[in-house]
Amino acid sequence: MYTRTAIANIGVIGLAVMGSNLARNLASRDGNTVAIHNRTYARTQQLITEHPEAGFIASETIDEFVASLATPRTAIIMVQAGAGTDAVIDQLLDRFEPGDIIVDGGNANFHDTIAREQRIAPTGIHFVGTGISGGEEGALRGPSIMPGGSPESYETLGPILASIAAVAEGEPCVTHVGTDGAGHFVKMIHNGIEYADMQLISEAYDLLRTVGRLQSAAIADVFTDWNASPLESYLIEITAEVLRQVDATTGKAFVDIVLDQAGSKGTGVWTVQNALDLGVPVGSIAEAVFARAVSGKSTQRAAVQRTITSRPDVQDADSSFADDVAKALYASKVVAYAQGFDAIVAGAQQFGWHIRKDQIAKIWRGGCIIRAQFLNHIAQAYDDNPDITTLLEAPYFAKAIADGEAAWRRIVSTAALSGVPIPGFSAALSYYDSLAAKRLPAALVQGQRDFFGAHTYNRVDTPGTFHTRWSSDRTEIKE
Ligand code: NBP
Repeated sequence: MYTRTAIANIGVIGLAVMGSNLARNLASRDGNTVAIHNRTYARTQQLITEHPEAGFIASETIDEFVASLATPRTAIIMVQAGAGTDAVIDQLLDRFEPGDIIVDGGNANFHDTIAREQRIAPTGIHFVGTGISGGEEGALRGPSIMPGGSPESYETLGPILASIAAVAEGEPCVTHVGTDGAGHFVKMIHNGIEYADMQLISEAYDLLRTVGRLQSAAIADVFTDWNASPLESYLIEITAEVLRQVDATTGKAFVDIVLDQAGSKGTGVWTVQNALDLGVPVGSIAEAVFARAVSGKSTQRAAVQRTITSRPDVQDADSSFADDVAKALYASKVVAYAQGFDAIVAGAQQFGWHIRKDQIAKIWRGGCIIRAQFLNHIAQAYDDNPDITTLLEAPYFAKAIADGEAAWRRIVSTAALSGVPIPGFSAALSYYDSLAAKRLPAALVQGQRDFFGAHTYNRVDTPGTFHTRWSSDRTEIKE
């Protein structure tokens, strides 16, 4: 038996980059006493040596760690997602009691979170899958936090998380997203939107570089200007910084010495896979994921380039070109966010979560990678009317699209004529046009499906389901 005084109101297990920063953040806030533990004790020792000011209660063993937690015991797991998380959960399940709270703050797949919650619920111990966004810096200074789990566990956990979350316009960037896997689901969608936002910004850069014929430093200035416009966001801000960076070795712009192949860790793929399962068109996010995949197809890129004898002439840019790009970027961004929120709505419906869309927009205003003033307009749109079927019908966004539409079309056509790949801009515009079109060619697809597979169709003029006898007399029958 361990005779430690149980005084810590919160514990952190897993003290690599994320866990150590989160533990320091927790310890820096009034009212928190933080217990820490890591599988390899050397990491724990290093943290207490480097940060004596934190007053950590350090434990070499899991038993000591659990003994140092006040009830209800609350522990945040920040270890490698997957097997590592399960190993730690099992250790805690052996030692925790009903009412105690296990928080998984790693990047878990929300399906795993749902399964874990179902497995753990009969024990009476709460399991709270929690999305934490903002990377290392966010973990230390204030992330955006997306907890799932039971409302009961949030009564204990909420104030602790609120104490370390980023603050946007006076409000902590944390809310109880919904039960079981809701937090990790919303974190996944956040990352999908992040992919789309980054891709759209990169396409804007490519247009300014290729058609606008601007050098990186000049493009950085354009982005800095944009950061004082409705495009203001953390991603626009850091884009200017990356573009202004000069490579010390060659003296060239940093962006020009980086290999043009983008990596990924998988949450974008998860977003698209789940959106496909949910039947939600998230083309802007999917194109962003595919764009990274295409960039890595170096063999295919080289093969196609060998077949090419000439490329299209790059169109001339007039003085309003950068403004046009800004408008196209904004309109495309609205579409990407609309699609992301559509996925949240569909996920909530499928998995039985009550998710407040306005609250999600609000907790993304600070701490996370997509943080931006722009999210205030999304929060407002859902606050004004939670039942809008798409953000694109909210008056603010409908006007923004109308104002930028002509420029958006000019940019997409200029890019096509110039041979500049803009999968994000053009997918967003096509999505918008699909919603806007009075009549879609889906009617013809229905005809084809009925022809080869007797899949039937509905008529515009008569209720019911119909089939045409294509292989015989081609008369129509009502099913
Ligand atoms: P890592 O994902 O690199 O994991 C390292 C930690 O996991 C170490 O503490 C390690 O202990 C522990 N661990 C492993 Br590996 N297997 C274990 C096991 N079987 N039992 C106990 N502990 C085990 O750490 P990280 O980069 O700090 O990330 C932590 C979590 O946060 C991950 O889920 C990650 O996906 C997520 N993350 C989020 C963001 C974000 O922006 N939200 C950014 C980065 C990471 P050891 O020291 O003994 O090896």
